[in-house]
Amino acid sequence: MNRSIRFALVGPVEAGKSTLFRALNGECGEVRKTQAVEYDAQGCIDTPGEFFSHPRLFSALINSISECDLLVYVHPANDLECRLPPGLLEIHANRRIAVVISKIDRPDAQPDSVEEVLREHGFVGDILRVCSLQSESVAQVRRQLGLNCGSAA
Ligand SMILES: Nc1nc2c(ncn2[C@@H]2O[C@H](COP(=O)(O)OP(=O)(O)OP(=O)(O)O)[C@@H](O)[C@H]2O)c(=O)[nH]1
Ligand SMILES: [Mg+2]
Repeated sequence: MNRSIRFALVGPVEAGKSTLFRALNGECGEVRKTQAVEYDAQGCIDTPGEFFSHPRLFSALINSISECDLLVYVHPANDLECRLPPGLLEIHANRRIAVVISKIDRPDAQPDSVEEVLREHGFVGDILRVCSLQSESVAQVRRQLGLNCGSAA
């Protein structure tokens, strides 16, 4: 466990990034749509899905995540399409990248098929799964990512 790991969450609109971000910090409750890059007290980063979806915003995304140690791509379990721009996550060399399939509790969740799509897209590292509404599931992802934010609260 390392308190100083600064992670950034990226992924499409509505993927569940902010819900996961808050849950990793031990917070729950309704989240609002992310309008701008947000930081927590440790300097971890939540990004708006639009940054990821619109090519004209890629440079803003790349700048925002330039300082993080761990880049986490969040993809919903009910979306079988991966629109991740090739090479975007690898833009900074030697940085850890992890993938989290979110919303696995949804009735239309297909995490196995989504994992297959993501592998076909070229993800070679860890692909984790989470329901951000369940604290046990969030705690497991926190451990798998090697984070301990929120646990000392
Ligand atoms: N069932 C279920 N719903 C979730 C989960 N995570 C997020 N949601 C819901 O999905 C919706 C979008 O969640 P957000 O966390 O705002 O998504 P986001 O990726 O931050 O979206 P942007 O800020 O627009 O980029 C909200 O209504 C959440 O309550 C989950 O694990 N399970
Ligand atoms: Mg958000």
